[in-house]
Amino acid sequence: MKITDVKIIVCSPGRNFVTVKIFTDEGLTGVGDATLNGREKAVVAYLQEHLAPLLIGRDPSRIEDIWQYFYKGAYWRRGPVTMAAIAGIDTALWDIKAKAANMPLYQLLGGASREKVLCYTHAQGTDIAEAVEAVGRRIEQGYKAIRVQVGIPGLPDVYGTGKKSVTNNAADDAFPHEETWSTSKYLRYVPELFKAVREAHGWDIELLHDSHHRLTPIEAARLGKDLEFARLFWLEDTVAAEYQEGFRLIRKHTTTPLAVGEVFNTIWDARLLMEEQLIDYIRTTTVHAGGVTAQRRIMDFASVYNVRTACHGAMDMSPICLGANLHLDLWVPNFGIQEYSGYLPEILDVFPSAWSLKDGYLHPGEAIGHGVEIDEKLAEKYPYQRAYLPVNRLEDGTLWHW
Ligand code: KDG
Ligand code: MG
Repeated sequence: MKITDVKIIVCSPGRNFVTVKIFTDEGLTGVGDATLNGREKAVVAYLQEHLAPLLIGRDPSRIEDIWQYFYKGAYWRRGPVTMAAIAGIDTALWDIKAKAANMPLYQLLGGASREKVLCYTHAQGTDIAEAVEAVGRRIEQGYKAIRVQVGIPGLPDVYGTGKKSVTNNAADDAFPHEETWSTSKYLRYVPELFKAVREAHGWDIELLHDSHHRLTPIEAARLGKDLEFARLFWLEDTVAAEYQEGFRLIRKHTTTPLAVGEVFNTIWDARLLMEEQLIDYIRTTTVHAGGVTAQRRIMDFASVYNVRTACHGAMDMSPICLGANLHLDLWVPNFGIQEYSGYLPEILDVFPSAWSLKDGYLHPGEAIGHGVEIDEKLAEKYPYQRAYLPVNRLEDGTLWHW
């Protein structure tokens, strides 16, 4: 089999997505997600100018060699743009390989280790009462694990709680929305949130929380300690991803389980954290960590250190990324949980998917390949919109981690 064409499809059915579609001389095609929220066009240029032309005529079954060719062959390694571009190609190639084998992808990976994939979804409120109510609605929908975020009194909008989490604005002069942050206000309020959620909804539901990189190690240690009473499933992204040694300090002070890694893009980003067992869950995901090939390697490495998997699965990764993750999730022995924040109906129309959700569990489905396609005609109706994630400033104006 030979690769005959590579298409890079950009569409915005409510959010921007970058999709790689690979065509072969035997009529099989494969698709992969290459979306990098807020920097989509950088990945498109990398793919179009540098990678796609080098794929024509290659044997699509040589996935490992193609991965190494783009990773080592560029000399310039790692980074979110490079790795999202490689991921788009790699995921499309695994899709083709599984279709050629006439199998769902999880069968090629080693077969199912479980019947279904536990997921967690999001609940949030501008205040505690609203957040408690939102958790109740999610429990009624059948979810078994819920990430809870709340607005903080005195701060106008906070990560994960308002409507402005993305500036989706086509105007050329659109700037990212700016939020205001105070760590001391946040640290005082969050334990109150989890006290109220436990009081209202009891102990049978798994609860998670995301600090979104905003704390210092000693602040994270304090929060972990203050939340021990609530028995969280995890506390996520406490400190900025660069501060890996900081996890040593956090770990010494708290038994609250720790998760990190949604912004990591290679196995080397996670090495120290895993080898020293400083975390409990690794959050890398196929699209940002270099595709199925690289994500599988990270998952295997994690298993050596009792670290469990927890693929990032917010809405800014396309249903193709979720589909690919779910095949890995069904196979991986050290599975932890899969994030699922749901999709707008327009997104699901553009990306017809074999995966399904029932009673808080996901399943990749039995379609051959990874089971997600793109409706190219429909995608054309949703052109790219320049859009950014917000930025974050302290109350005195200092730019802070988002
Ligand atoms: O693009 C950034 C989002 O995917 C991220 O902010 C979502 O933190 C997130 C999560 O845990 O899903
Ligand atoms: Mg997160």
